[in-house]
Amino acid sequence: MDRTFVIVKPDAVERGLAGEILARFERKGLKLAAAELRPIDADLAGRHYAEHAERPFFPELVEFITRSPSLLVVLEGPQDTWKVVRSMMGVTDPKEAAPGTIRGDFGTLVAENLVHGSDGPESAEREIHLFFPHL
Ligand code: 3AN
Repeated sequence: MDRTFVIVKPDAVERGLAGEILARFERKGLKLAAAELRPIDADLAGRHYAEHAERPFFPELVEFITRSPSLLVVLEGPQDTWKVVRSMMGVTDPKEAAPGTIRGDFGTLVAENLVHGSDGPESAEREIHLFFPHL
């Protein structure tokens, strides 16, 4: 078994899409290993998005991800589960994301792109421990 980390971001929770998004992952065959609805504070957001600290959109990104609760999720599945999740999410900009993907079906704005998914096995383990230190 392999596991990865997903954030159902504030925009998705505010719009009532959290259940739909979780259901897609479950229908695909991935299993919920942890899930918690919780606000992300600025300190945790800064550590999670450390690689983007110098980007012009960083302040906007932190403001967005901290503005209301996110659904933090650990999903289990086969080897390279992170890839399964990333392909179901679609590319970063929802305007470019293919229909049938989460971003392609539900979004239009890159700054409000509904979901985060770890981009590799190392970031999956790092992010799981950052958000769920006991796991
Ligand atoms: P992904 O989430 O697809 O891995 P990254 O890692 O390039 O994409 O970007 C991380 C997050 O930063 C995105 N999910 C998005 O919320 C935000 N972001 C990326 N590019 C922009 C941008 N041009 N303007 C505003 N926010 C952005």
